[in-house]
Amino acid sequence: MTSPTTIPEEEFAHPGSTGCPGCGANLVMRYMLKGLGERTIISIPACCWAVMPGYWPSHCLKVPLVYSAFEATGASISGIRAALDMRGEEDVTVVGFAGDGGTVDIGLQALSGAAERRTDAIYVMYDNEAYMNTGIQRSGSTPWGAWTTTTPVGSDRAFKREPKKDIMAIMEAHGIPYAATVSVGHPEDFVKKMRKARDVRGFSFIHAFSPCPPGWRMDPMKTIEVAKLAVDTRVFPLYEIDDGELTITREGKGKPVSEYLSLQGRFRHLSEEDVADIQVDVDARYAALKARVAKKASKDDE
Ligand SMILES: Cc1ncc(C[n+]2csc(CCOP(=O)(O)OP(=O)(O)O)c2C)c(N)n1
Ligand code: SF4
Ligand SMILES: [Mg+2]
Repeated sequence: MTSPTTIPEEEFAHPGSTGCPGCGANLVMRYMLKGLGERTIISIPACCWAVMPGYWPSHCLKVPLVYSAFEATGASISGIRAALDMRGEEDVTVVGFAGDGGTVDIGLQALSGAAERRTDAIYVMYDNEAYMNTGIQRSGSTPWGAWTTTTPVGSDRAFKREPKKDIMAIMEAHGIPYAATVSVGHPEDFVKKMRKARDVRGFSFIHAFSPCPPGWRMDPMKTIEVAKLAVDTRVFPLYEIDDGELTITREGKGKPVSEYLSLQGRFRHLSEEDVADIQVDVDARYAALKARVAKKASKDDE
């Protein structure tokens, strides 16, 4: 009988993490490991996931992990890869697993080095769009308009005024063989892309959308709904760049961004004009992705 789903039943991240109810990052780890399997070593810097596994022997992960300094995940995975290769253990997948702050800000230099060296490893950034573990401070990945504790509403610098850093564009500029966005709202797409990243020789980057109920001021029951809305409103498009070729793996339905924003207290203060500005930005970014796909298709037809 054919299985109704392509997602493996075996679990490598067990219940019992110390994550908050409804934590998207919990599911990022779970789906990532379902895609990669047991022959995996993870390097984790300071972030929520540095505390979520718990303490050995009662920790919730079935794979070994190494804790690295906040800024050093890229260097750490290059070192682990080199050590495994020396031992002839080339079948082990090495993963750097870091938050957005530890990736787009403080870990960017080491990440860039690992990508440039073409380290045979995968770097997964779970993006909850702020420094959550230390109390919801803004990061370079916090979107325009969001409240955080360092972009408070009602002050001179009311809410975040700078756009979200485009980490996918930064990583693509390194010429790496594979980069993809994934979401906990679409596990089949997620697991498929993890397998692809595992089978690529060289460096892969995965940008994982990861709702955070306390940080986003949202109902923990709505994690999946919010994640799906991020795709349906095109706020977080699902795509991959495989050897330079971009494919949208799930078309956004084009729902209004207000449906996504209104479920989260971090956007509650935004005016109608602010929401309209966000819509314009989201539409422009999606149109740019579509234009790139169309350009490639017309080139192929020539
Ligand atoms: C060099 C250094 N600076 C600051 C910290 C404090 N710190 C620990 S976790 C963290 C937040 C990490 O944010 P992010 O990478 O987005 O992961 P999240 O907490 O959101 O899961 C910070 C600032 C640290 N451990 N080391
Ligand atoms: S603060 Fe957010 S990312 Fe961290 S454990 Fe809680 S829900 Fe997960
Ligand atoms: Mg974060």
